[in-house]
Amino acid sequence: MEIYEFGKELISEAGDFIRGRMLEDFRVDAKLNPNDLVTDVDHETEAFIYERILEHWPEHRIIGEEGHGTDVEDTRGVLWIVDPIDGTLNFVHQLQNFAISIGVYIDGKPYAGFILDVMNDNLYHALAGKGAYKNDVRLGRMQDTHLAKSLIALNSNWVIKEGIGHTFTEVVKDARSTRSYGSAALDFVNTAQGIVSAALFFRLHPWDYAAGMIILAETGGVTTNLLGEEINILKKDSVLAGNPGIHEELKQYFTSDEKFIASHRKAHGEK
Ligand code: 2AM
Ligand code: CA
Ligand code: CA
Repeated sequence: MEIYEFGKELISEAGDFIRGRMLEDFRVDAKLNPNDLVTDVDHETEAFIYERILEHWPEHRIIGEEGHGTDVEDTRGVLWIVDPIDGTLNFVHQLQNFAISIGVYIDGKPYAGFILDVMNDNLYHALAGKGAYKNDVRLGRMQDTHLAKSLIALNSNWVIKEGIGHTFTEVVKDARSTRSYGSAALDFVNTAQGIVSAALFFRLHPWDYAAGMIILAETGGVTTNLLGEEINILKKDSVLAGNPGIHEELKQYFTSDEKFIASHRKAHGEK
């Protein structure tokens, strides 16, 4: 419980830090490709979170997108998995629609998830087994839906990608419609609230889903990779998150498609 209360305070303070920092200029750099951006604020926020955790809990371990914890190879003890800004393109272009995401795992088991929609100042949080909340309001259990009557969150980049796009195209054709929000963490909380019924990604990293998976599970949602396999919290993978009914329905598109499976194995390896 102490870690849970600490986590809520920490992410709120990190949100204050970002909102304050946005009043000054910040630098934007490209990472591996020109559309993959990182800013000073990503680095500074990760450092802020990292230092606060270690000040309080020197024995805890931390993995962060912007470089902390590259030496972490197992899930022993208390592990914090941090994305200081999820939706950096939204942060740079829109100055809104981005989140801080923090997941806590103890000996590899989900413990607590925190996602702060920074500019709306909405804190989504869950303690495993104790329900998920938006601020002080408990989120209800999700209802099963069918794809034909559902909105799903999906980035169009995956629909046009060679080797996998044909499968996503079938999903798009059969869905009521798609939405693309640009932050995986916000896609998870939108799914948890039924704003969309599912969210699909061909490639995410642990910091993108560590918190979201825990929050979604607490509303009755299911998260696996697109082939229906369990996600390893230390590895990048595809992600299929949704209510149990649509999750089962969507899984069939990917598991019945040999070409998709081969591309998936090439990108993510054998389980
Ligand atoms: P980021 O903003 O922390 O980079 C956007 O569709 C979502 O995908 C965001 O959660 C974003 O996280 C993540 N993302 C951005 N670039 C990515 C990439 N090259 N591979 C996987 N995920 C990515
Ligand atoms: Ca991210
Ligand atoms: Ca990020």
